[in-house]
Amino acid sequence: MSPGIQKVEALDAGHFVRVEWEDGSESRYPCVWLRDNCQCPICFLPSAGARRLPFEDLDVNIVVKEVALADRKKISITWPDEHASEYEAEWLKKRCFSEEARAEMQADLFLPERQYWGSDLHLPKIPFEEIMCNDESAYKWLCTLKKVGIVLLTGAAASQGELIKLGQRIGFLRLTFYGPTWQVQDKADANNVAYTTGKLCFHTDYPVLHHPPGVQFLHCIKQTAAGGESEVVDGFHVCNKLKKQNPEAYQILSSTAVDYTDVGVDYCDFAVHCKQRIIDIDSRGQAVRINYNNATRDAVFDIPAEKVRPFYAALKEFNDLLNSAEHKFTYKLKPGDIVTFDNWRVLHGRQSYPSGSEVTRHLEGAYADWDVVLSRLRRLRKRVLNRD
Ligand code: OGA
Ligand code: NM2
Ligand code: ZN
Ligand code: ZN
Repeated sequence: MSPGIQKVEALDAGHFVRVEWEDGSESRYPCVWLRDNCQCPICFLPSAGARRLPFEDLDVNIVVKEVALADRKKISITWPDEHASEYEAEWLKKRCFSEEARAEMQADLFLPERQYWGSDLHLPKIPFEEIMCNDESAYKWLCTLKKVGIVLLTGAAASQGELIKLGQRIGFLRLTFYGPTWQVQDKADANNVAYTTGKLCFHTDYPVLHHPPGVQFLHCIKQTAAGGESEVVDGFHVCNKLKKQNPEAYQILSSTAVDYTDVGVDYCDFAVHCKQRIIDIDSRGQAVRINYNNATRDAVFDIPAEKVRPFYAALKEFNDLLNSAEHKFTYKLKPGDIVTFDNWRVLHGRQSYPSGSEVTRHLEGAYADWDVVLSRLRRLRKRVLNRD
């Protein structure tokens, strides 16, 4: 239940409205923000949940003419031009500008909670069938995917097409130049190092795209007897370690733009180029996305020659930390397994396996965007917890 309002008044010559709640706490709302967010049908289109009011029509110095408590669940404001607005208590409470209220709302929207892991990872596992037909299981899957960064779905069919179904479960998959889904197997004249039997050292997929896929799915259809083990490492955890151990290396990797290149033919012909920092950070210096694939890192390198060796030294430190026994987790996919992971956070690799005339190992892969995955998570949360 939302709290009731005890008292409402204008402050600061009408530039603020102060709301006193029934529990004695208070919230202060800037009037320009209140006018901007008038909920009346002229200013707001409820069917779209969107603002109709043009910014041109907003007086950024506006003050209230009158403010009153309509009842304990609603306040009403009259503006100098006689336009009238009403705001519900619950709506206001959610949008309180206090630091704690904003932190709570942001956590609710973006689920920033992280559980870091190393070689001690207990790989979360959920049956594929459960997440496909049960909303609670699907919600649990996506929450864990966000928090831990990796979840293994078990018991899918050992044939192509399961990822298309998984895509339909969340909404839709991300199409790239390698196709709507793609087949990881040894190929003649491979257009990507993944399509060989060679070792894949720790990487994130597709840093050559300006918006790399946020989530990756790898479905094991066939597994080789010898080799082909999977490796994963928590990139954000390793970034925290690097920042402590060698702040200068962290600074270099989080500020140097690295050129990536991918040229070839697959779904269609392509020539993709991009600049990425290997460690993308937010305003507080926290890692938010790793962009690292040594295979597609370009020989073109747009930095002054004297900065090149310090860059390599920094990358060496990061790469060594990724590969340390303390940080990496090794497992082997079985036919019917689908590993789902945060491609912005978790770096993955695979051990080499013997080549031959027969295809001994086959994974089907696909990508999804975090926007789509988090959207599905929020819809499932609303349904499962019956809230929002
Ligand atoms: C890839 C990849 C892992 C594997 O295709 O990008 O990382 O186990 N594959 O083959
Ligand atoms: N594949 C697996 O960055 C990359 O090239 C990752 C992409 C070929 C779709 C590999
Ligand atoms: Zn209005
Ligand atoms: Zn990969």
